[in-house]
Amino acid sequence: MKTLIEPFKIKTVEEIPITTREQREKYLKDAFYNPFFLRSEHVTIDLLTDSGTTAMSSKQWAGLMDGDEAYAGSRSYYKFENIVKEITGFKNIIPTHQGRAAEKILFTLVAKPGITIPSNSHFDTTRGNIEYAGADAVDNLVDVGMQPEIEADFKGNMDVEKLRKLILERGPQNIPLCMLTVTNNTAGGQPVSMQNIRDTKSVLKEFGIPLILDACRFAENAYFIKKREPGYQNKTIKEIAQEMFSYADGATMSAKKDGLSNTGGFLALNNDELAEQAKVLLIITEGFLTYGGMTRRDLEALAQGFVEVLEESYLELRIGQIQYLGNKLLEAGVPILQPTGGHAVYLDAKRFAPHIPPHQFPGQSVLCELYLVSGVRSVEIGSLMFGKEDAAGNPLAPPMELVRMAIPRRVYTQAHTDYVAEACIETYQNRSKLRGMKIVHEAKYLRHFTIKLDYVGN
Ligand code: P70
Repeated sequence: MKTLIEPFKIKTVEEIPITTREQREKYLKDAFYNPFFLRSEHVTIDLLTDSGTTAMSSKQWAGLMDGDEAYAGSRSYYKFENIVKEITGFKNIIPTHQGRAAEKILFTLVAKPGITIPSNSHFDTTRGNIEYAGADAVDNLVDVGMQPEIEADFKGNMDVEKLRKLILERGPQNIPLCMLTVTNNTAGGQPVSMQNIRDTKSVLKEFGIPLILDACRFAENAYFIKKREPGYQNKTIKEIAQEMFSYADGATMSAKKDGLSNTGGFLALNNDELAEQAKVLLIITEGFLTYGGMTRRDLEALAQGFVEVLEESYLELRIGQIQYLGNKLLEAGVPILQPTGGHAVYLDAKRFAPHIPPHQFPGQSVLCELYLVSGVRSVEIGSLMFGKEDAAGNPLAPPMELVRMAIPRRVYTQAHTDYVAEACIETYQNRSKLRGMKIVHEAKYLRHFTIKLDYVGN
């Protein structure tokens, strides 16, 4: 196989900080062992998130200069709306400053106590918005999606039988809509197949429940469909994306991912009545209909980003880079979630640190050591992010304990990737020394963002 080369060259560079282990020990302690509290000037390779961390192209930067900053009716808005409509086919496009703002508007309208919102897997802010409104957010992931060591093509899929059972149990009248996250972030950036989107839609149709895609990473999902699902090899990414959206009644999108930009999002709805209500909320909370909390130049960057993200050479490098990192780790025996997904490599903390029980946050302990070893910042997706307690106060763990190393788009080179692999391998070699962690302070919702921790025994 030929070396996969970046289908771009670098025009602007940004220095990255190099620190010593001793410094990092202090920084991490000062940050209460929470990567969200680390200053980025103390982070060498930042894999906290692929959200809003994209390197923009020269055409996007040029677009910023060309932005039409009119409050109403901006030319930049119509450019944005055109491309979003072209890809998604949805009737009403409601711009928001990021994904969770779209979720907040949607769930303010449809969620309240007694309501259930199913998904394949909800991501943290989606779950947070649903629960904050008093409704129940229920995941219906296929079983194979919860087994990190098993290789399968579409581990992000909805378990449609679980979904049907849930609808019958809760009653379709209590389910105003169903979400489907593409790719499935919580399950490891794993794709959802076209067949699964169709099957999900067909169950929902029986009960008259609309399907809303959480479409942050729709292009990465489309790429996996092209590579793995029979019948799609000769279709373009755009055609596949269009088909994905054609089965849905709307979408929420954080365009900070597959919009290839640093901010932005939208709520898209075919239902005019719901869209009317959403537009009122948009004006109250975000901004006017033709900017929704973004500067108009952001809309220019997004309009161009949506063109570039559909280019196959870009996606080949993107998915290839993640696979390259995953393969290096597998060769060294480091346990990861397999196969690698669309935007990140996930360390499997259950196998990495089996001596640490879920309620002592094995993933967080692994990510702290990874930072200490290398200055690489990652994020926990496990008991810290999604752990709950039962009525008696016993900890309830999610199915997997993962450490996500999300790769920003077009930002890091192959040498950076090699450095990350070496850091993970060194961390794995130190694994017997890893210690469990305890919570010192936590918030009621989305606690992982602001949590304070320490090691057990300190
Ligand atoms: C991430 C960020 C955001 C997101 C998402 C899905 C499938 C909606 C949203 C909300 C959040 C994050 C997590 C850990 C560290 C930093 C940031 N995901 N749906 O990295 O979108 O952020 O624009 O409000 O993945 O996965 P937004």
